[in-house]
Amino acid sequence: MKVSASRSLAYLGLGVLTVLAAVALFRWGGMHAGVRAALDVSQQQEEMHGASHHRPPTKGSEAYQYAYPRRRLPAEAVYDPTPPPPTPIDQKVHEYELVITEDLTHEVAPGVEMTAWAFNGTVPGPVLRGREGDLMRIKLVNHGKLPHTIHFHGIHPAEMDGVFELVPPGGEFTYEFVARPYGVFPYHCHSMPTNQHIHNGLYGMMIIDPREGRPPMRELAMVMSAFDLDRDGEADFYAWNGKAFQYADHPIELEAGEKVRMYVMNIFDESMAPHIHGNMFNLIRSGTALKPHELTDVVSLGIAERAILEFQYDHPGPYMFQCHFTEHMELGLMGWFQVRDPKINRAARPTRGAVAADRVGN
Ligand SMILES: [Cu+2]
Repeated sequence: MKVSASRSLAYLGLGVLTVLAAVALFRWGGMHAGVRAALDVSQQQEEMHGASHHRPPTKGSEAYQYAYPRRRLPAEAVYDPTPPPPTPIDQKVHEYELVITEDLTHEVAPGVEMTAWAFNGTVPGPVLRGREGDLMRIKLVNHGKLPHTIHFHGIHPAEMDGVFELVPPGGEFTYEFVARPYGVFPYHCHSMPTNQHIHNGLYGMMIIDPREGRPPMRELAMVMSAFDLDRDGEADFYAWNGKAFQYADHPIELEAGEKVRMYVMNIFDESMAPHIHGNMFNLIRSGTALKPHELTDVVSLGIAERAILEFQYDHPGPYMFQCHFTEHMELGLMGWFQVRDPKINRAARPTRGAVAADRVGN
């Protein structure tokens, strides 16, 4: 009996050691060469850009510890986080044209390019906006070599669901539906294999405003996604609005006291946990209510889930906004709000088309 017990213990120990070794090997193997190169915090990086340019945009922290890609994304390549404004209340029809291409060179992280499939040449596609009860008319033009569709979330007839009517290469299809309910919705291609069509870049956000609208605020539209460049089933980069670290390189400028409404959506196959630093937000789940469900500073969004976060900063300074899953954050799903003191920065407010002013280190 005694012998048998100690033998069992020995086997158990051996088993644990084997598992630990396997985990170590797996982690080592999981660090892809391309990604490792892109994220290589080398002497070369310091020489190329100096030590300062990825630090927060104030004198607050001179020793912020993040490892960033070696090349900086140019300002003109940054996805503008400002959605189109609410549509006029008497505009009864909202028309859009979305052109699909399959040959977009997309800089998914500074210095790392991929060939993306895109709606109107950006990943994510443009933010579509309408108003509850109005007609949405969205024309899909397929300039690719494969059949595609658009599947919208929300309530609509089966024939407008983007599942049956594959649009062939060179073809067109116009989706029409009455926008309801109000809220935040994903749209994405639903051709098979859908995983490939979505993760190559065919997705975007649709905002349907309540009939009477929401109180005017500074607005941001933020899509959370990820990119598996080597197709090994494991994401290599995570991003706000399609490009890892873009709002770290180019912070989003806010003013202290300014009310902000951030539309957030997760389109990737993993949970995401959008989190803002130094603050709390009013959470409206799915955007389908007028009053907040909760005051919090983090929310979990499963695949295709979305929310409205409303907040304002009381104190000027740099504040990180990130996915709270640390791996996602470290692989690109983070950025900075640069909160200005309105008394000394009246002219600094960014407009649509001009994202955020540059900052330290140039
Ligand atoms: Cu497609």
